[in-house]
Amino acid sequence: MTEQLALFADNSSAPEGLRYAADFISPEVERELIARIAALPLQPFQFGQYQGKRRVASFGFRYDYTERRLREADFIPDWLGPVIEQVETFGGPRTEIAQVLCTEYDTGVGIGWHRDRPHFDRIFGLSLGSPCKFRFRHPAGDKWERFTLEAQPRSIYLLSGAAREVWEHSIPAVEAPRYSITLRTMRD
Ligand SMILES: O=C(O)CCC(=O)C(=O)O
Repeated sequence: MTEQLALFADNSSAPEGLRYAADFISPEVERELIARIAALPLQPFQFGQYQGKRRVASFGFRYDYTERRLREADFIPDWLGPVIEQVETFGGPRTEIAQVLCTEYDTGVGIGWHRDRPHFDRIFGLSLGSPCKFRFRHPAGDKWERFTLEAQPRSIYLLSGAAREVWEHSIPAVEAPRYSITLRTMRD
């Protein structure tokens, strides 16, 4: 695993609280995780009356956008155990993953600008299958300050501090199928 904070293209504007590490998992583990996700009963992301094009499965908890509250979801499956353990080690002491979201982005699909729901605390993201441009922005006067992380397959990012609370993030349409595993701790 290569921790790459120092290797961001423009490190001066990297959001505070963003960590990134390439080669977090091996190509074999990546293949297994993709096969597991592809075999899940993935559903189009539901945002109230709207449907996103990405397909998802939530474990532990899920945020219900119609009822505007957090609901319990299916138990986190055993096959996610090793990756959760590895992510908790990456996160350091007192990192307890309580929610996992598996997402499939087909070619041409992305995710719009957002910050994650306030019920969650730190956000870890494992990228699988193909690279993406993981974009950040926040208002700075009458402009946006922007930063783009080139998230490579098998890499992990962590959003904490300002990267999670202040900056929004989005992913433009991907050029080849991408999968992600988002792992979240809960706010106290
Ligand atoms: O796919 C990713 O890495 C990001 C997912 C995300 O931002 C979300 O589901 O809120």
